[in-house]
Amino acid sequence: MKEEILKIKENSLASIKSCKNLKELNELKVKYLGKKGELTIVLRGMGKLNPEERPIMGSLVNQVRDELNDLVKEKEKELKKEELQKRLETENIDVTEPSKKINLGSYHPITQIIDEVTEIFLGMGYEIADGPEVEKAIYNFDQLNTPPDHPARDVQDTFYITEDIVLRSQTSPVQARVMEKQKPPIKIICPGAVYRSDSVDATHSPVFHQIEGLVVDKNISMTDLKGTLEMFAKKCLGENTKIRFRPHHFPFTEPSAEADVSCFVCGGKGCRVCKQEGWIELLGCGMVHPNVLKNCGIDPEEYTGFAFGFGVERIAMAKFGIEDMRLLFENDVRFLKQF
Ligand code: 2NL
Repeated sequence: MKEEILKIKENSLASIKSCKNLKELNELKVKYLGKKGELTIVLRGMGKLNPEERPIMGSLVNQVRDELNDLVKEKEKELKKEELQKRLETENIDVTEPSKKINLGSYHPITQIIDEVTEIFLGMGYEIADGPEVEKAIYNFDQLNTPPDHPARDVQDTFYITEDIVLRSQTSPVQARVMEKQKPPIKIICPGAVYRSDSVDATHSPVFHQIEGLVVDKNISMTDLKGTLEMFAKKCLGENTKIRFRPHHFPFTEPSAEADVSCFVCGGKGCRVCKQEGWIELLGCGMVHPNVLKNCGIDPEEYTGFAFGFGVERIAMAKFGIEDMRLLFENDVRFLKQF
């Protein structure tokens, strides 16, 4: 029996020492020390021994079992440490590795211009207002001093839903609605889509975008209009930009003007973008017509105001050097991703 125990001791110590991982170690633990393990079976056979031998063999088995237990514990610690080390080495993250390329989209050029202009006016204390694109003719025309016989109201020019409902042909009806609801001071800009019955070509589209601005308060004069638009032009097109005003006519402003800016491509010398003029037409503007104020419930004796409006597509085309407006609506990603 003694030989048997020593053999088990020799085999088990050797295999535990050379064992490679925790799973194997667990199996060996069961094989030698478990309920049906080799040492347990030897212990069960003690009954056959004579009484003098029994304590001697018993203490030998216990001694071997203690030794095995100690070794298993030690080996367990060693293997756990080894496995942790292995994981740390294989699962490490290289934070310096360049990331996979992310295919980010970009804002549409029209949206970019609207955002940029909006940001400039927000900085000057304006609020953004919006309203319906399907609009009452009253707001689109009548309140804006544009009577029923005005040529802009012809079915050739405006999309009619019914006799008194149209697709708005400008964003001014938004401003008329604000004036009706809100007492001055009013300082707003209204960006959005507008509709006119035009055939599609390189410079026309039946749907385009406009940004209009409106200021109504006591003592607002033409100097406020000119100063505001000059500041806007410099912020939008560069500090060296010059602005000039030419007399014009709009039904909703009096006096009215169109404003040109010195060409931001050539600086005024003449180039392809300004068609050798040195100037680019930027917007229409004027002092709000007293009839418009009256129609919207504001007393023109107490308040005055200025307003302006421009087409976003025209600015985008000039700024990005786009020669055909259709490109802005076809939305071919290969075109759009250049901006
Ligand atoms: C242009 C010219 C303009 C306005 C828009 C306006 C609005 C109200 C009252 C008075 Cl509520 N005026 N808007 C004024 C002058 C010009 O737009 O060429 N747009 C594309």
